[in-house]
Amino acid sequence: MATLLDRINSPRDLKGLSASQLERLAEEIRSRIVETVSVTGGHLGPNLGVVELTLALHTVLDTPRDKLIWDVGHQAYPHKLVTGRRERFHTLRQFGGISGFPRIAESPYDAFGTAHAGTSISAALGYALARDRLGEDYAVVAVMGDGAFTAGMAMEALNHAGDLGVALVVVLNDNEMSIAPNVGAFSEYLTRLRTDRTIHRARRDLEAIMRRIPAIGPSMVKAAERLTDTVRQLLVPGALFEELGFSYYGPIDGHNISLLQRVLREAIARRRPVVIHVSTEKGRGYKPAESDPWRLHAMRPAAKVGGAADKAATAPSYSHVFADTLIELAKEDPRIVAITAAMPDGTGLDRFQKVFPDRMLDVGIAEQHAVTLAGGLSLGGLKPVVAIYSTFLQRAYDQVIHDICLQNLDVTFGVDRGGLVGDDGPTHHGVFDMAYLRTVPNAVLMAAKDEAELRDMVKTALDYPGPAFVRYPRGQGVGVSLDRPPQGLPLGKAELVREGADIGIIAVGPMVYTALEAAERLTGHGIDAAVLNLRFIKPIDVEAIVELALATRRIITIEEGALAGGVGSAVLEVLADRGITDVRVTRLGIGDEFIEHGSVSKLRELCGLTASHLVDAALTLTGNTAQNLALGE
Ligand SMILES: Cc1ncc(C[n+]2csc(CCOP(=O)(O)OP(=O)(O)O)c2C)c(N)n1
Repeated sequence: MATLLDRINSPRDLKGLSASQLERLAEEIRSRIVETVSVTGGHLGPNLGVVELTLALHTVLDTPRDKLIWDVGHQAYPHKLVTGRRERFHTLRQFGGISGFPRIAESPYDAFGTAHAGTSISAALGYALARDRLGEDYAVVAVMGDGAFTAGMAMEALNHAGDLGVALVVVLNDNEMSIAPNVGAFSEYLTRLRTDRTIHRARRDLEAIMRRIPAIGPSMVKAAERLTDTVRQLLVPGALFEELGFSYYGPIDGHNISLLQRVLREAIARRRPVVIHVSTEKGRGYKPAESDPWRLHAMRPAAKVGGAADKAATAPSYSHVFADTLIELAKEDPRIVAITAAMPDGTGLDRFQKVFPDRMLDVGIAEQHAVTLAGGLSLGGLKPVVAIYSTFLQRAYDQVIHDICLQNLDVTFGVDRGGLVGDDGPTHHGVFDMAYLRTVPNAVLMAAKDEAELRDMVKTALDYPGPAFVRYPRGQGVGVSLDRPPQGLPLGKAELVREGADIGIIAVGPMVYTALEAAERLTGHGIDAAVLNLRFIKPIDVEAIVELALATRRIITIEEGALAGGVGSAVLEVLADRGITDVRVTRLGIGDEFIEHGSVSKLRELCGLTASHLVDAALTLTGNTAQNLALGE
């Protein structure tokens, strides 16, 4: 049977639908999302929660002329389904398919590319100011979750927008959840707005009175505005927003399409900054996601769940090894405290929280604050450990430099998901960290080749009395034994994992195993390759690099990170600084481009980060390509 959804090729097709048809369409969209995400993986709960909101927005707005900006953008699947991407929806997050986030390059309906939280109001304000300056006329709407609202950027943008008074609508999508339950005083404020019966009753009564006496209504509102703060709280819910220069509407039922349409129309007509506070249910309409919105915030691709990889993967994830090691060490040292920026489960720190509930701080989506907070904790006598994904640590680069490293503070960083992360794509790959951390004085930077080495590095970082960063990849470890207690590693010393006289491969992180595999294959070509596990990107082991270079005269570096300023660059610097000019160096890594979404193995292939690529590079470097390639490795 043809569905309504099959007839929606652009938001224009929504305009003629009746209220009941829109409701039916909402259910069809939900089914399509559940069906697709169960196969492709991706965000589930956030999308199921905004179906009605999306339909209301696209029926009221004239997109793409009007600008609609989704914060984080992990909830933009319904938007994608009604903006011409229905037929490609099954390619979601697949290599070559549509992205899991809005992207300008993907559709004119995606007004701004997003994925890192908290950017939407700033981008929307930019659009609104440009519109006014250029004398154009379109509406601008940012949709931001209550979790994303905890990001400092959101406050910076509200502060600016409220002051300027431009026409701009912010829809605050309040489902009481970040990925985990939302945290912080602001979240509690929203809860009070949603639930305080006194406020609602007082407002209803006041509105009723005012409606009955329209002639003096406006002057009563004026008078109300002059009342003291306490009374004002009663009469004007959302006073916080009002004080910042926004008109506040809400909280309203975010699943009631006609109500949403009405309020949106009115808000846009106000031609000033407006916050519409909508209350939605994360995971709405899909029982498992409704009852466990935390776990079903996102799903893994079906092919991976219970598949061969899962069965073989008895190895724990790097995040879990990190957290478990921290727990072990924290039992011995009561000064250790852990910090997450809204990612307790992603970083594994939920495990730490279970054991040490009062030694764990979830600061919300506030990476900058997390880092500087750690600085204060350290000076106050504790040993803070901040676990942040590599891509989100980018947010806190200034805090890393200015607050931590400049003052040489004793803070340990778990830099999770270093390297290619796969389906989330270019916004999430952790490929810049080695380049951006390598330049910072006082920083010690390590990358773990496997989960056992990660344990040793966590211990090394905690023992080190200054800023120490431990980088590790997303996903499962390689399955090595974790039986022995973690032990400190000699600072700045690399590990020669394979001897060889013909060529030296310098590898970092999990690329060490790729290098070992390549070295094994190279023996079939009569090439004896040494493999050096760099371990420390900073301080770098100058002696080990020089020794290997002089012994082999041919070096290949391999890193799952940006080549510009990365580990290969560091090796070249070492050689140049030592005046060594007669060593040939090939660098494998990520070039001057953003890497798309797709499986990690596919992307490694694409970036030339496989054992086969290493073998090819080695054959080229040793000058026996054609013949050896024909032998087939
Ligand atoms: C800067 C940054 N830190 C962390 C994340 C990871 N993250 C993705 S979605 C999310 C929760 C967002 O919550 P909310 O905005 O309320 O949206 P919901 O999922 O509840 O709809 C987090 C923490 C991110 N995207 N960006």
